[in-house]
Amino acid sequence: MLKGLIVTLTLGALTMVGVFTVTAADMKPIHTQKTKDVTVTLQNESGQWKEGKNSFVLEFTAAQDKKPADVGKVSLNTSMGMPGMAPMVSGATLTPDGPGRYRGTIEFPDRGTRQVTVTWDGPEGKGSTKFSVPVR
Ligand SMILES: [Cu+2]
Repeated sequence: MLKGLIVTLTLGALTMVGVFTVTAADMKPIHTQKTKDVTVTLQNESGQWKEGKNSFVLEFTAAQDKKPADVGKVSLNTSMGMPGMAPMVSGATLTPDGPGRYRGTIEFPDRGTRQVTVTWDGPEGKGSTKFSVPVR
């Protein structure tokens, strides 16, 4: 009984360490976009978007001093043109997660290159940028 409890606690502690390691270090860039005022970095654990549900982190740093930029309200939308069809669009759900940092989820019904539009509007500026990202 006691032995079982100790094993459970140890596993719990290991799981927590795992979670912290992933959030802090194991992010790979999917795309980095430099604009006049800010650099936008889209990243996740694999460095790729895939078909289905994806989670990611979007970071904004000031172009001048590379410090986190307070860009306020942010949106990320994607579109894929398909022959003979209306463009397939999907938008991300974004949650603020510290200065200049947002956690996001997005779902893609198929593979193919997405045109991504990121917009921001906050104390450190207002703007938007477009780039493409493959969904593999
Ligand atoms: Cu499509």
